[in-house]
Amino acid sequence: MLSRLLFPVDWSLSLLASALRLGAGGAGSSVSTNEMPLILYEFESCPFCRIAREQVSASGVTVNVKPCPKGGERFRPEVKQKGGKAQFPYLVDPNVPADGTATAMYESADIAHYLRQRYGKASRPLIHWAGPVNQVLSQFAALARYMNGTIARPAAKPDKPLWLYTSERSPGGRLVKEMLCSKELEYFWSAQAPESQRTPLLRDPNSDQLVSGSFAILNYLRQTYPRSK
Ligand SMILES: N[C@@H](CCC(=O)N[C@@H](CS)C(=O)NCC(=O)O)C(=O)O
Repeated sequence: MLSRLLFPVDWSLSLLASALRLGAGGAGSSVSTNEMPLILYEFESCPFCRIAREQVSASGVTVNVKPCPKGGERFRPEVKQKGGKAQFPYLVDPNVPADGTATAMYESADIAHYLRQRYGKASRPLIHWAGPVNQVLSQFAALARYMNGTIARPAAKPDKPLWLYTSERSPGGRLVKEMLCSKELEYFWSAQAPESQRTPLLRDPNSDQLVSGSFAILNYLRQTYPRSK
């Protein structure tokens, strides 16, 4: 009941976050990432991760998101092991280019640049031209969301990653990503839904459920993946 009353407030604050980003992270038309999806280690409130996610969304690239909120034990150790330090965002592209070296990188600006160069077609979100102002506004967007998606609140772990279809700029999609992040639930993320279905859309291959609309998805996640600690 309380969550139903608070939802419009929450959604409006998420709209404010999108406005602070000048609508960056709209859904670009899908591009092929060869055989394997890219892997993005990030957490929702991190201003640098937001910049990377905006470019992912605008580029139309599907990524496997491995949420790494503070205190998280599920994916944080992987980043340290692969890259040598716990810094976010961290992108891994398992599609090995012609020179034979797999690509992995820290630094939001490098990730955004790499996505534009390697996967083409993508436009650079307007706010990304604004240098330090870009980062400050990204931090303000996190504050508008009272830093949701910062701290791990581990949940029951599904066998298979979920699928989420939503753009980075979607206010409702942001609420869902915040919850997936704090629950450390891994998911494949695409800005474009199949067959132009309504977004945000969650597909859970573990229960064979398709849930659409942010309010319904949040309830589904609360019930299906309750807190484990
Ligand atoms: N210059 C880096 C800064 C990245 C950064 O400072 N990320 C913070 C989170 S906002 C971080 O990884 N902090 C360590 C931690 O969360 O454990 C970039 O643009 O990606």
